[in-house]
This record gives sequence, structure tokens and C-alpha cells, in this order.
Amino acid sequence: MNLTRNLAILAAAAAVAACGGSPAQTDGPRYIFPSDYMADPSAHIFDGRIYIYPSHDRISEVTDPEDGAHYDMVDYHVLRMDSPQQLQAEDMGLALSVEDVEWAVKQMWAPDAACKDGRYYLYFPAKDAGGVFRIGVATADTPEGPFIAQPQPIDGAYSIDPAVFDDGDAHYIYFGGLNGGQLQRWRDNELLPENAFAADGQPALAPRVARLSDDMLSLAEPSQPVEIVDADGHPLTANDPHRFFEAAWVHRHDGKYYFSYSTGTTHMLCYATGDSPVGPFVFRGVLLTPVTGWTTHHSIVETGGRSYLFFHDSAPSGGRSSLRSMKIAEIFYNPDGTIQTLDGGRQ
Ligand code: FUB
Repeated sequence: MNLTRNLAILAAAAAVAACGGSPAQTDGPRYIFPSDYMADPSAHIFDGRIYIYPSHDRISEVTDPEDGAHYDMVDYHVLRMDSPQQLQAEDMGLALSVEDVEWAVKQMWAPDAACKDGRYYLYFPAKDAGGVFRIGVATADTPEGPFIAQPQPIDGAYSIDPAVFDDGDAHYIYFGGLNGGQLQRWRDNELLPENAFAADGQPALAPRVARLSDDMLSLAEPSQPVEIVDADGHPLTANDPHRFFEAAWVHRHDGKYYFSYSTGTTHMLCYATGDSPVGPFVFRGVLLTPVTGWTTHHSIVETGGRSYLFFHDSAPSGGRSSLRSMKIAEIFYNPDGTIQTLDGGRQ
């Protein structure tokens, strides 16, 4: 790890503690894991604690950003917080490594996790030997793992950024991401020979959703597009700055389903709401304005009657887009169910 960078983050954390009074303050965004680069934090409450499943960024010899190759991650760690007020998350150790996944070759991108009947499931994207992003699943008896991967990726799950939502009687998996995430290489669940982006003015390419099988290891049904529409019911178009790019997340609040996502090239987190976990979702607004760095990617957790956004930026690495650091911030709902926009802090 870069000592200068670590010192800078620790100084920032100390400044937060000093300026905010007690470390228990979580008012503004703050870094939660200064000692390593981690991103794409998928947070869940398991066993009464917050478990975070992030990507594990690293300094790699692959620096070419073409197709996101510089996001060259090779393993996952699980982090834990006893509460949102804990100053720093605790690293629970190595959870899964690419060398332990038979079908995967490289680029372990944003994962997510789920719990069912006391078993834990880690869903993760990686490229196979053909250079195609697939989504795999690994299992464990504890939330921190280590996880044992299934020998093959999940049939019918592809592209990147799996997110799993527990709707009580069923789990749903969402996936998909544009550009380096390859969503544009798929139509109707078939791999195309080349990219097929949606044209300006046409409906934007949609993320996918499917119900998971009872054993959580496969799709119970072929994935369907997740419709994100405007207030008149028209799909957001490919050139709309608020259209979906990657990083799907679903949570429930006050009886509504919230589908939130990154707009990628326009660098926002946005959200849409609906009455069903599979949509359609009506666009409602911007959750987070651009951060320092190219990507951000998030999750939303409700605990103790308060809601928290976990996300990342690249400020501690001086803006290096593939070296990101995780943050937490409390978020607030308006009476009409909209969420107050958070400032991502890009200068
Ligand atoms: O971490 C690699 C990729 O960057 C993720 O899968 C995307 O969501 C973006 O954050």
C-alpha cells in the first residue's frame, strides 16, 4: 500500500473525528476503510451486523482503460461494521480468489451477497477464458466466508454487477453494465458477435432481473429487462443523462421498491421507484452527484430507523479511477418518497 496515501486518509479520518466531535457522527460522507483500496460496496445486515461485500482494487500492471481492463481485481474481502457509527470497517479477510474459481480468469468486479436459511451466497462477475463477463456464485456457512465457488457460472446470468434483493418469499438477481461491462453484447439473453448499443432517442439498454431458484444457485426463469420509465411511462432513452449504465441496487422503503443505479458516463447515482421488485420503475431523481473519479457504485441499507448510502470515490488516490475508497453517508427521504440528493463532492 502507498504510505503517503494511507497517511492522507488517516489524517482525513482524524479530521472527521476532530471536526465532527465524536467518531459516532455519520452526518456527512466519510471514508470507512482507509487501509486499502476497495470499491462497489454492497452492504447488508446479516446477524445484526453490517457486512460489506466490495470489489478489491489493486495497483496492477494493466493500466489501459480500454474496456475497463484496468479494473484488474483478483479477489474479494468481506468487511464488517457493528453499526453505521463505527469509525472504520473491519476486514474479515480473504473471501474468494480468482484462482479458486474454475471458470474465471480475471477481473473480479462488483459482487453482492445474500443469505437464505443460514447459508450465505456471494454473487460475482468475472471474465471467462473467452473474455466474456459471466456471473458466478459461491457459498459459505458464515457471512464472511471463505466462500466456495460453483464450478460453472450461473446459466443465463451475464455482464456485470449482480445485486440480489430479498423480497421475503423470493430472491431476485439484477445484473448488467454497459461498455466494459458488455451489456451491449447481449440481446434476449443471447450473446452477440459484436457490440450493439442503443441509438440516441431509442430506449436505453436495460439491466436484467430474474428470480433465483430455491437453492439460490441458478435462475428460476430467464432474465427480463428492468424498465426504467419517465413520469409519462416512456422508457428513458440512450442519450438521457439519467439512463441506466451499471451498478443496480434494489431496496424497499415505505412499501415502495427503489431501483438505484449508476449513470456511468454522466457519473451520477439515480433512482426510480415501483410497486414490484421487477419493475417497471419510474425515474424519481438523482441520489448522488458526481464524485472524484470515473465510477461510483453503491448500496443502501436501513438500520435503526435510519438509511445509509455506501459508495466510493477516488479522491484518496488522487483521482485514479481504478483505485477507489469506500464511504458511508446517511440519506434522507422527503414525505413524497423522494430522496434528498447527496453531494458527491467532485471539485
Ligand atoms: O469495480 C469495477 C466496476 O467499476 C464495477 O463493476 C462497476 O460498477 C464500476 O464501479
